Amino acid sequence: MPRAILYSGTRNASSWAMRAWLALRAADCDFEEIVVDIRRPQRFANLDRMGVISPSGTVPALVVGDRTIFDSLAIMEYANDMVGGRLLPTDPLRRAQARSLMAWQHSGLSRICARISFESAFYPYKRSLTYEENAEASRFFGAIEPILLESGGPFLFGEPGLADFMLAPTALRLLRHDADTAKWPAARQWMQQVEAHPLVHTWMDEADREPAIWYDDYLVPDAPIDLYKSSRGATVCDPPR
Ligand SMILES: N[C@@H](CCC(=O)N[C@@H](CS)C(=O)NCC(=O)O)C(=O)O
Repeated sequence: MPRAILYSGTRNASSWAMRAWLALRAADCDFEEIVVDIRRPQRFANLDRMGVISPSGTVPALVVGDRTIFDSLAIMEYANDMVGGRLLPTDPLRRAQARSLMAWQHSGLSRICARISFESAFYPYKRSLTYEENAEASRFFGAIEPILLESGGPFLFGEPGLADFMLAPTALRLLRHDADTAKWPAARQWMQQVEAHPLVHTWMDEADREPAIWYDDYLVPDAPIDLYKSSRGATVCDPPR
């Protein structure tokens, strides 16, 4: 069979691609990667071209032989299947718990991700989280704290697995925005573990070297706008749709 091809996205813009990439790498899958530039304005033409490969016209997409797996969650499950399921807990109830967390993330995670873009995790200046954002983050921390206490960590179900990789971009958004974790020490430790994971570190290191992708609605009070715009050849864009 020809080598699989992962169509991923710009490192500091594609949290979905990051998840698929992490799972494939954790499963030691052999694949070639093609990074699709999803920054505006070229985003639209490039995603149109993705439509030839993938019915959803999105990244990530994994082409294996003559088939395309065109959703991050499906790619993650495929990676897990390739290693006999070892990236999910063996106990059926815990496995279902891991999948619940993954499904929660996949369906928006109570709008945390819509409010705090992945791109903003790479800004040299961060705004404070709002009351609502901290409340949503607390709901998330409150859900994972008992899971971590039960497993004993350092990852959600002990060893690093799909649930950790699925939630990694959220952990990084929250950690880098200094979300309030006073009541959730295990959750804070978990976010730090996720950040320090070698695969996450590799992705983030590359992402940190990309020019920042600023959204006009992300304003840090008192920070000079010129500083945003001059930082690292920044790309200034409309808010995400
Ligand atoms: N449910 C999809 C979502 C993928 C997604 O939205 N990817 C973004 C880039 S990170 C994209 O390609 N968006 C283009 C669009 O939605 O038209 C997945 O999990 O793979």
